[in-house]
Amino acid sequence: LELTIGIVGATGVVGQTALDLLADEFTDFKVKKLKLYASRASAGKMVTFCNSKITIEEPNLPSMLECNAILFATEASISTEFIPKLAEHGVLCIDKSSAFRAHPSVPLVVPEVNGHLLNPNELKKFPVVASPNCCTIPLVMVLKPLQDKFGLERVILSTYQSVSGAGKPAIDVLTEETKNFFVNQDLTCGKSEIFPKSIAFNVMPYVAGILDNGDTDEESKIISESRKILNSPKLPLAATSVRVPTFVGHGESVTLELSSKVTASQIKETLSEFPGIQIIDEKSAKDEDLGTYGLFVTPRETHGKDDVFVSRIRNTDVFQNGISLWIVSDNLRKGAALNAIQVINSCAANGTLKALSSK
Ligand code: 2RA
Repeated sequence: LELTIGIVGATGVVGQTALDLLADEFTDFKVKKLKLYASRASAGKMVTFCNSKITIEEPNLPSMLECNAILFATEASISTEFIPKLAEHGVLCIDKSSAFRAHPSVPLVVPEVNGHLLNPNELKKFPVVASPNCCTIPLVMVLKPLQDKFGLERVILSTYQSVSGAGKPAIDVLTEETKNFFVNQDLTCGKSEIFPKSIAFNVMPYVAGILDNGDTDEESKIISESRKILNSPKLPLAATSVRVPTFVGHGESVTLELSSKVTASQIKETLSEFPGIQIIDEKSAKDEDLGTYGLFVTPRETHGKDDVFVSRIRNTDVFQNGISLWIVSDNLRKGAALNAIQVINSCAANGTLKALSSK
């Protein structure tokens, strides 16, 4: 299948990651034409993709209507403005923003977890698929196989989120503050437009805005999206989102209660059989054994990797059937761009895009 693919937010870190992935040609579809959209500031710039030059445009309906599928990797307001009109004309829209994640007619999809929701007959009516938050995706990749096999009672987690989750400006802030420390020995806790306090050599128990109930917007997304994807609207789930001074890779420290007693090795076995998960979990390793990852996986090691990695799997007596573990993955790939492109790929493979193009 040859497709015209659009990327809105093409100059952002997720948009750039999507370009890299499409250039790898790992998909079951061929990119016949690529159309790139970004803010006015970037419009007119040229990008080279697979040896052809592409001029970046501002989002505009006439051009976007030429696409078979569009990945929205930008703020919710742009998705809200353009997606309804594009969907009406049969353009498949994969939205990374939160704009449609709670929408009752829009599937919130992680292909390995609930890819069955990508139903051609349903999507023909309203071809919009929401891609979850970059912490929700790795979390449900781990929770789903455990829920299916052992039953899931409750979840408590803390995230360790790299600054790239807040985009290129946040990467620049961490770079500048770190440089400022080493060049000028200055670590004033300066406030930037991106972070309320200095992030270099610091952590912030706080990602996105604070809501009336004391949760942050990020924590609320993780809770509501996980419940929707796992079909568990009442699942007790407590989340604390923490921003850490790393560039790429989101980590999550998770403690959960299962419905039945399970050993750590049963957990390892179940997770290792789930597509897209890699278990790296040694109790000890001599230097030469460390190999690629050894012992456990750190955020930096996930950069550019597609898998969700799980380490530190162990029983805990904090709950009757308690398990604790560490989840870490590249927040720009499986946490965002890869998941969205996998959705397009599934829609190419299951006939959705063919059905839409004949509309
Ligand atoms: C973050 N998950 O990490 C949010 C949005 N990508 O900033």
